Amino acid sequence: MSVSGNERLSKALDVSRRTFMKWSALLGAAATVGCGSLDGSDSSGSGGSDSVIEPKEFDYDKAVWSACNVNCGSNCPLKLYVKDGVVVRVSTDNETEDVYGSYGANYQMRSCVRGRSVRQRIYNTDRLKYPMRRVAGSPRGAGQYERITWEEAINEISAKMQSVKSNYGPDSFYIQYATGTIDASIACSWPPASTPMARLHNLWGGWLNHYSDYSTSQITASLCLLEGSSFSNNTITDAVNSNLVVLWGNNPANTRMGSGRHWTYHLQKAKEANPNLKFIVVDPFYTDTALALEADWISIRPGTDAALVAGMTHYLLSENLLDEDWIDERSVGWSEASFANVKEVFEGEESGYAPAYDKAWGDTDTTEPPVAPESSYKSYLLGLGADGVVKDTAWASNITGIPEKTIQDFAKQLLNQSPAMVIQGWGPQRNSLGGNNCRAIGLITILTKNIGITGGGTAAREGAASVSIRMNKWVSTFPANPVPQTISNYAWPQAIKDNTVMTGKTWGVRGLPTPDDALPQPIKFIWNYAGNCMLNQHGDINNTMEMYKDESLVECIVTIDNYFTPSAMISDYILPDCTNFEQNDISTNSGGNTCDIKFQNKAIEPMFECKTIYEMMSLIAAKLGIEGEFTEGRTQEEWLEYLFDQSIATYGDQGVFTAEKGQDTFAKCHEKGLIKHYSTTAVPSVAFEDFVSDPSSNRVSTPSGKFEIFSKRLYNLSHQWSFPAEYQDGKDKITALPEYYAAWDGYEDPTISTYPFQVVGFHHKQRTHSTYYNTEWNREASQQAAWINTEDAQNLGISHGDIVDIYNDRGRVRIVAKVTSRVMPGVIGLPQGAWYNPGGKWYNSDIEHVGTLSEAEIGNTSVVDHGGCMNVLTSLRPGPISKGNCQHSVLASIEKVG
Ligand SMILES: Nc1nc2c(c(=O)[nH]1)N[C@H]1C(S)=C(S)[C@@H](COP(=O)(O)OP(=O)(O)OC[C@H]3O[C@@H](n4cnc5c(=O)[nH]c(N)nc54)[C@H](O)[C@@H]3O)O[C@H]1N2
Ligand SMILES: Nc1nc2c(c(=O)[nH]1)N[C@H]1C(S)=C(S)[C@@H](COP(=O)(O)OP(=O)(O)OC[C@H]3O[C@@H](n4cnc5c(=O)[nH]c(N)nc54)[C@H](O)[C@@H]3O)O[C@H]1N2
Ligand code: SF4
Ligand SMILES: [Mo]
Repeated sequence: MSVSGNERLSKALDVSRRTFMKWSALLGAAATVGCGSLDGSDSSGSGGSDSVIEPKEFDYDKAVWSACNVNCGSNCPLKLYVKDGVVVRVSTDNETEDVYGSYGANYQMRSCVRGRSVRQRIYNTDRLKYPMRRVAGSPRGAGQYERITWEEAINEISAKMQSVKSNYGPDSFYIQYATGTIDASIACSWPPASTPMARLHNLWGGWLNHYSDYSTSQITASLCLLEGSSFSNNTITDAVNSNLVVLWGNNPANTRMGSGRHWTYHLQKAKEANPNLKFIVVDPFYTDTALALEADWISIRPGTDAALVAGMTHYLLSENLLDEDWIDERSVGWSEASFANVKEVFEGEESGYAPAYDKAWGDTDTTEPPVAPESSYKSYLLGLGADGVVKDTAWASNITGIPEKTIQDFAKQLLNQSPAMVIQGWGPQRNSLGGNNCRAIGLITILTKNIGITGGGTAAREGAASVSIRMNKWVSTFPANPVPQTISNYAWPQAIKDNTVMTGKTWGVRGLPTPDDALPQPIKFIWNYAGNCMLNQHGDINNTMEMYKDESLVECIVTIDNYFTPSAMISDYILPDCTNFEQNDISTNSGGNTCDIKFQNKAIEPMFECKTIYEMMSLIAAKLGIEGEFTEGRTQEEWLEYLFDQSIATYGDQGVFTAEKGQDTFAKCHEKGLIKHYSTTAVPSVAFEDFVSDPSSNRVSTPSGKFEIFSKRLYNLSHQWSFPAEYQDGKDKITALPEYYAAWDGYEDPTISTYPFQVVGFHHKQRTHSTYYNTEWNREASQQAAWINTEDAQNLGISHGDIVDIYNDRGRVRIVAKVTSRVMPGVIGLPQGAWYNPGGKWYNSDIEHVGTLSEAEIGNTSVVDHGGCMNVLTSLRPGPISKGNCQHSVLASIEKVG
């Protein structure tokens, strides 16, 4: 290294912040509207045309293609300009053709402002520089670390692995959910089975896997029960053929900001081509998406979507507007007569996931009582079912907070403005009633006959693309994991504390001989590679901190990251990783009729003592005596070339890897870096078109082969399962119909009399979860703040810019208030992903780690978080079916403190 790491770091950051602010203001409406700046304005925060500045001339030695590999779903190409071994500028796909065409062919795959600020991540002053070990005798969670050598780190970690394996077996090793570096082939932190640690453990006896993810737990387990798939929808570009697009708990202007997955851009293009296209946003917030698309806003109380759908449907039924024969032909559970078609057990291949039980156990144990009369959805609406309540618009309005007239108009619009495309985000399902809410949103699109048609859709999330490039990833070479059982992604703290209560029937454990068997081993060793779910991103931080203090529970936590994150602060070992820009890799992305493949090129040498994950795991493998099996004698680069050659042999040149294009060898592709591929002839796909147009000759992947409004599987589960002992308070239910009930920490939970606000930790444009939070430019462009409604604020004496505490029994968060009419009354927004900072002691205002906690402060609910971290307030309680996270269900109070 010609220049020291510290010198490179200070040199690299010598850029005027103002320059960036002006420049970021130019980057298009969707990305910058409503910047979270606390200037009191609710409208656009972007600069005017007079802020246009010419880019400064700069000097560089080479420009290389890489990508932004964080988990926002976009995986944008980034071009890094390098001078004297330092990245001096970052740009994106802005030199190729940008045509778009009718369905998005051949347009530029541009990154968002976060990706363009990546130099502040690469050259962050808080980059992990060398391996570290928790200071002996200091409690876990205090955050006291000492530098060690790589040799010490590898020796000690592998010795600990040997002892844990011999004491508890391979199934006591857990690879944490972690999405800091995804889409890549080798430096891949998700899904867990694709990680380098998975390869290591597959070769060494196995490890405990988890199913589903923090993104989609409820929808994964539930929407498939209605539709046979939780993720199929018409391609987003089909919106051009719609009259109405409904973004239901879906804010792509925040959550899909770049490249092929820039949904707001696709929708803006559809609007340009089809000026009649209207948009509705159903959300507690008037989102940036609503702004960018000039949408009508239906503001809904969190967790009440199933009540809205019931009210809408009751109205359409009472007005005689539903085509009941059409519905009964394609579904079971609408009318009493349709129960003749209910099937008990699925036969054949399923495309979706079964609910959270093991398919091998079957759907019935034959002990379930027969289904009672009046169990149909129609009976439910008319009050003929068990609860005896009529679900008219007055009832729905009381629960949802939406005026009756709006409910009626919305229902009619879906019918009269068909084809209408409903696209649900994953906000509604990340809720204690999330499973039923996401099924209900699917249901309304069926009942209004918008499913299975051009310009319509299934109400799942957006269908991405009609073209793709196939390239095998490293995981395709991994041997199988010998450990068969898996737990839900959200259940790991329970598996640390007490595995003996975790059965198929209580915690949805899969892969055991019977559903009454318990998880055999507790979790004793955790790999946390590129993840912050050990603390920041999981629920109930204080409770989790308390658990970590007891070292007899989990014995070893190894965090591999680039920074001193909150999760690093509770680890036993911290290993400094190379960024994606310090190594080679391959990743792909697509949207509409365009896709790309990035041969990610190493731009700079590893900073400080950082190593790649491949090197780290190879060193551990050597200590465990399996280096040869792990590496098969290949370097990281040789694996990439091997996978390239294998893919060509399996899939052919795909019209991409041809000699004519100069793309027929790995070396040539690597040299090119960014390769794009598009189709001018592909048309958007229409999900369930065959079934909907001809239900007698086709089927969907449910047991009955029809849409299952009444799910016999859920009916069976409701009789077979029991909730964990601490959650038997009646606030969880498993219901065969997608019905509304008063779920825990929801609007009708009696706890609301103590904690009167529903707090939603939506996903913020400032960062991707917790990644990019430590970039100053982005923090300034979009400040972390608590969104509170203007009237609520007035009633509580809170002014814009005041410091407030938001608190409940689980903890207390201190943050600045953003007073705005863009959130409905009774709801507070506290965007998830800000770094937990107990007592303000761990980090300074530049998010550099500075201090430690005393033992008494660790996990203490009276220690105030100064970071604005939503998960101080969230619950560990899992969803009733998915056993996954419900982190948008939170009740809390707010008060002004300064
Ligand atoms: N910039 C950025 N982009 C990201 C991420 C990020 O952190 N930052 N995270 C990425 C990841 S991993 C994921 S999983 C996705 C997440 O994507 P989503 O889960 O869709 O994102 P959320 O912001 O949680 O929720 C979307 C919208 O739902 C609304 N909502 C919440 N509860 C309810 C409800 O009960 N009913 C209704 N109708 N609406 C509700 C929220 O207010 C929000 O506007 O985003 C991805 N993209
Ligand atoms: N309250 C609440 N909590 C939530 C959510 C919510 O909506 N509300 N959303 C949930 C969802 S959908 C998700 S997906 C999770 C996301 O949770 P995580 O998967 O934990 O995602 P991040 O918080 O971005 O953490 C990624 C970590 O990877 C590190 N990293 C980035 N690049 C690299 C790299 O190249 N190498 C290494 N070694 N490390 C790297 C980052 O520094 C960061 O510490 O959060 C969940 N938590
Ligand atoms: S954060 Fe997401 S949208 Fe932004 S550059 Fe990275 S991958 Fe693209
Ligand atoms: Mo996610």
